[in-house]
Amino acid sequence: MSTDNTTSKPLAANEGMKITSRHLRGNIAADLADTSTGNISEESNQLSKFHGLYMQDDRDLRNPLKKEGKEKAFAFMLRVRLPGGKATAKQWIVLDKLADEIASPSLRLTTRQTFQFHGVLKGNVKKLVKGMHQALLDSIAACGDVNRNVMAPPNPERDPVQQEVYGHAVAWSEFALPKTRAYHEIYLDEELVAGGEPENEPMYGDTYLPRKFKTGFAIPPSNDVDVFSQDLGFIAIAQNGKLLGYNVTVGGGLGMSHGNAETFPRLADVLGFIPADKVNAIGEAVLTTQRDYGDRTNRKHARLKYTIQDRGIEWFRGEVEKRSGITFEPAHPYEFTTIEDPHGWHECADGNWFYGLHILSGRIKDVAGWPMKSALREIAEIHVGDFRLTPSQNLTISGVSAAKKTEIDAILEKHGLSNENNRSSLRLNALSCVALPTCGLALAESERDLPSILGKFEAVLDEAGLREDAISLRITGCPNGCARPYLAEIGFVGKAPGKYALYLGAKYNGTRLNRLYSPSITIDGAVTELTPIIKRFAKERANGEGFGDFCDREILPADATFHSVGTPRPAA
Ligand code: SRM
Ligand code: SF4
Repeated sequence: MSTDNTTSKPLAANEGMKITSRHLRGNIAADLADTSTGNISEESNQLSKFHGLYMQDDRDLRNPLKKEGKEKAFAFMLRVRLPGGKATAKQWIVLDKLADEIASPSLRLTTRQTFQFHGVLKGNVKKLVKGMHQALLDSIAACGDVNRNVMAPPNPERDPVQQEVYGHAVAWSEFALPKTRAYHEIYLDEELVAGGEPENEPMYGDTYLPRKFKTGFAIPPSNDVDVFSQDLGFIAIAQNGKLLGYNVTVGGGLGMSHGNAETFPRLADVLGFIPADKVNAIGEAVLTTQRDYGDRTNRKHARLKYTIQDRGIEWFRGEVEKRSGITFEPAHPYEFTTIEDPHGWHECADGNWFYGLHILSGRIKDVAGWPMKSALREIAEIHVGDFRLTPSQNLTISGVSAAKKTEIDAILEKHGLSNENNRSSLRLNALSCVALPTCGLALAESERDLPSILGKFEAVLDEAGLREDAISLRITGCPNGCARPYLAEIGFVGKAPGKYALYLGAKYNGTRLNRLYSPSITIDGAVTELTPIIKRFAKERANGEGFGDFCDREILPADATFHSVGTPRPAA
């Protein structure tokens, strides 16, 4: 058994898989070709993640199929790599068609600004990847122990600074891609590298990173990407319309396990300021430091946040400066005021427009009375600009001329979708993860129950006169944190069917985590519990005070320490 050099502890099983995988090839091709089962081996499943593919099964069908003595309903989820969430109208049409023809027909916009396909049968995987490839899209590194889809504010055409930041996000995404040709060989039938020059992963090395790694770019005053939840963050600092550089953040991450105090959500630390042309150099130094010092013996302790928590931010800064040859300047002042997506029509510096469209949980499908998928396909057919996916699972239709604006309005109107943005502020800001039936880790419902949960809270907010007040509510089916629930003013985290841990008191702008209010509560129990608190908030809040701040001040125990940006995390 291999062990970690410094601790002599055995390495996690995934480390062995990575090293023997011949740069992420393993047995995936043979497993995909095996028609005797819809499944693939556990090792191929772990390796496929690096290519953006997860083996799942429909959990609603588990029991009936078991009773019939049949195999589980296996199917892949595929996640597209889409830095900054940008897809052209032509790409939209291709993705829409692929979803109809060879996946579950819905498209899912994720909390990291990309698309997910669900329900892709094994025999259709190569067809899907090839179809995407023809539209210049891929799913490389969308999952796995590598730098994942890079997040950036979704409206770069708004002004030159946004444009430049988007460019840096794309450049860092490309720079940090694994170099292996495994994806092209397995799914696109590219000629095998074997026998030629041995491949090299100059930045990652043969075992890639100890765990997933996430990067986000934010432009104050908006913290739409929740920059403090990212392993690596870049906060743009601009003056008089010019980008000066970035404050760099490191060590954010949200995943935890119920009842395991060794795991916890953590907000990133600010390392300091760098000029704008140093993004890739600093990114590489951060990534390789984590590559070399991250814990490869325990995957629950392998994220960058634990490396920094254990070794200290001063040590980390020193290591990054040494590796990059760049000295951080003191961080520049910045202020985040919001996390909200801009909804409706907005005019840009270039005279074009963009339209922010609310899509609950990012689920794009056609249902009776709500043909969102068809409407967006029609828009894509006449649209000459882009689509941008937002960090809050919403959509932006961007680069729209005045003439096309009228056409788009007409399409939405025709399908009865012109009022999608006229919802309560609670609904417009709510996030939920996918959870059941596709997520193998879900302990409770999330996306499927969100509409009814929102309905219950909207009734309370209406009664308290708070319909227009932006309160963030996020729900996940387990403590992994995929909808970033620990940064919500009201956070529900699935524990068991119908039961959630309830967290309150995060700061609305994403700079303070919430705290546990109830370890296990039903949704109806939470509505009952929160109704008097919401009513008190309506009457007693200080001028401009958010619900999270009110709960933090009035409701949560005064002696409990909390973690916000700039304060050290208390010991577990
Ligand atoms: Fe996530 C695992 C869905 C954003 C933390 N996440 C999963 C898997 C793949 C389940 C699995 O491993 O079998 C989920 C697939 C569900 C499905 O059926 O589609 C899943 N995560 C999602 C998405 C689709 C949620 C959504 O509804 O939008 C998001 C896809 C993002 C993307 O496009 O790349 C998604 N996941 C996040 C985020 C939020 C973020 O990155 O901004 C987090 C918290 C931030 C963080 O990473 O700390 C997150 N997902 C996790 C974790 C816990 C990681 C940890 O450090 O503990 C897991 C489980 C794991 O890695 O072991 C996980
Ligand atoms: Fe699945 Fe848990 Fe992520 Fe929800 S938070 S998608 S239940 S892993």
